[in-house]
Amino acid sequence: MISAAQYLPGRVAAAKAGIGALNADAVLVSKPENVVYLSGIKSSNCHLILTPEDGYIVTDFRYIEAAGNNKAGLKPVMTDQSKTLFDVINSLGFSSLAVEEEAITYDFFRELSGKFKGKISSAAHLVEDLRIVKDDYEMECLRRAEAIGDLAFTHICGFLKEGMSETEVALELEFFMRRNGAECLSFDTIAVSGVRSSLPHGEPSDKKIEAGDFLTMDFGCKYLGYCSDMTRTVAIGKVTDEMKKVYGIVQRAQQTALEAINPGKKASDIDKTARDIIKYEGYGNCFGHGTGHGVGLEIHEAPTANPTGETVLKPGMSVTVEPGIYLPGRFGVRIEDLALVTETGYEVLSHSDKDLIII
Ligand SMILES: [Mn+2]
Repeated sequence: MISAAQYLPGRVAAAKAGIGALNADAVLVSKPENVVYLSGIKSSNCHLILTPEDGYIVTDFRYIEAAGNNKAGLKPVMTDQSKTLFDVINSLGFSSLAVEEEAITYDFFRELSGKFKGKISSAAHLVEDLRIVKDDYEMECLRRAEAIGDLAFTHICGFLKEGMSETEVALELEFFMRRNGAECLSFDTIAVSGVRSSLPHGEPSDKKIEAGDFLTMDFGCKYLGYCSDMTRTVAIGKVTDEMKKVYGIVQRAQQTALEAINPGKKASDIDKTARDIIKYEGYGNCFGHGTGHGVGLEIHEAPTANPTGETVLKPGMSVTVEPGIYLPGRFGVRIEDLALVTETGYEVLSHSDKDLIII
């Protein structure tokens, strides 16, 4: 069993080192994925309070034993009806506190503003900026998560038959991933066929899979908290020349964009590589989403590989490459791999076949 334990103190130290630039005495970490990243504790009610010198893990009775065993060097503090998180914050005597504005609710902000008399500011993306570059442990988790996806794709290709519904396909993928080591899904499975395959994020329906359909499956699971994400489009029974042509364009755009991944490139360069090929072939209007995104503890995280993605790729970043062509009322094709940026280029984590499979 691999473990994040040895990485936690270094992550906490890096977060503490970033507090100075926020012009705050302390930072309140509230996003569950950021809490897991820094403390190793998965909880529905846990906040970290970090100062340049100290770190606290604040939670309730349900998680306090686990919090007490944290390997990040954080001091556990239990909240209850007589001692709330706001009381704990006030007891530490800060004159300013940075909060994760995208992670807290307006209700939480209002209560904090009423009870904390110091200055409240934004923590920006303090922890997300650390998470964007994966360490060896995280890269291994992503590889293992993606390997479960590959196994599931091989399985579903042997399982699929005409007459099955999209829902049955999705359920089989989900059950198989759980059976093979996944702790849960990383997002709701997409399985869309025939005319429904032009819906980039369509939900599986009762529609039966028929000969002549494309079937697009976009699915993923979590392994030790890390997400997998892959998409394959397969054909059922037979394909028209146009289907074959469109599939070929998407495959070439996907492969070329994947090969464009290199440290020093901007995320938007990866998008442009795929988009230019699809545009040149005359399908530019049929590819309306970004080419990819980072994957880690969250299914969608930085960097964003779309036309405005400014992030410069660095070794250890993850990015999906998932161009598609969607012809409303007719059919759609998307192919997606997850890759890591390496010192010299990229490492693809999904290994499933991308040549057109006709089942
Ligand atoms: Mn994706």
